[in-house]
Amino acid sequence: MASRPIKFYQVGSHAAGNRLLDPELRSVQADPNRTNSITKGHRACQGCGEALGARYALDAAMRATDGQLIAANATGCLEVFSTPYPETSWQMPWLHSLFGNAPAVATGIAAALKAKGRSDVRVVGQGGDGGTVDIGLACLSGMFERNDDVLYICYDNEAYMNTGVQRSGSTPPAARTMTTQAVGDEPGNVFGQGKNLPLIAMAHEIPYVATATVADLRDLEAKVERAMGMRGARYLHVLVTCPLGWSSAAGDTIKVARLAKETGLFPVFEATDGEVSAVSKIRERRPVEEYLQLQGRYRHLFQPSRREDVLVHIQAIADRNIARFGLV
Ligand SMILES: Cc1ncc(C[n+]2csc(CCOP(=O)(O)OP(=O)(O)O)c2C)c(N)n1
Ligand code: SF4
Ligand SMILES: [Mg+2]
Repeated sequence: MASRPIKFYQVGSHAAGNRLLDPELRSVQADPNRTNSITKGHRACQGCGEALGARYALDAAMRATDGQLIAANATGCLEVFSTPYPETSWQMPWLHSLFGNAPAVATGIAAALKAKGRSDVRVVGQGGDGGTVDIGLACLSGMFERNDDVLYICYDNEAYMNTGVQRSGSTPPAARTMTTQAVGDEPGNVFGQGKNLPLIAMAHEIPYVATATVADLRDLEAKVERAMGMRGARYLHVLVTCPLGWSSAAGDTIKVARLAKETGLFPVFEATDGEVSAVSKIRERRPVEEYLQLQGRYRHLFQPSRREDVLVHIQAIADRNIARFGLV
């Protein structure tokens, strides 16, 4: 195969993704066909899954709408790291809403566009798990109920990361956060609480609900494109690794997300009009322990002694997901 030595320029941010090479030799970052909706220079942590997920989701949505897209964004890491005043990483129309009203703001944009007869311009609402499953849930449920023409994307890093890792309704059992410390007989987050928002969204019988992880970016892109090909309320729930809040290595972001799926802890599926219509099968089933061990937020399950009882409990959750969604 013909090859050409690539020089990795270190001369400044415009060289990112080998922009100075011929277009066919550039890496995906500098592909001239990408909009780079969230461009370089933002302040996310190294290995941030939320930055990765949002970049691929928004670029796919821009592609699917021929660039005719407006985004509303709840307060949270994605907003904070991308728009430290007076800078912005957004190369598309983008609005910062309050923490709890991104779905309502997205609805308002869609209503304004409808009043103006602009059916060509589409709307995406987005927020973290705290903004979506907790404080924004009423606005989101209303958006679903009215079947507003919005794709809402939740970037789920399983806690309120932007304010220093507090528990949310999406924090999994036994996980350590600043508000669910690894102390006492039942360390970490309690079992049996929390909200499964993809299932709550499905209960509204909206046209499209899907889940995805940053381990499979092509799958994420395909789901965004599918969603943008539809009208009405659509919901996409993306599991995004957070090295800071999960105490995982920055270089393990993809591996951790992949294990969330391969263990069965995070089912990847699509649902149409309230019914599951497709699932991404587990390719190589893994025990939950492999996923948990990569993350410091579960360290108390292995040190100073193994908490077999808790591990069995978490494995049972994965097994139930596998049976429920037919993942193997
Ligand atoms: C009404 C209100 N309460 C609290 C806050 C403080 N606050 C800002 S972002 C945030 C956490 C965001 O968590 P999440 O939505 O999960 O997004 P992440 O930062 O994890 O991506 C909180 C509590 C706020 N901005 N507004
Ligand atoms: S705290 Fe987590 S979500 Fe926020 S920027 Fe860092 S890695 Fe990303
Ligand atoms: Mg969060």
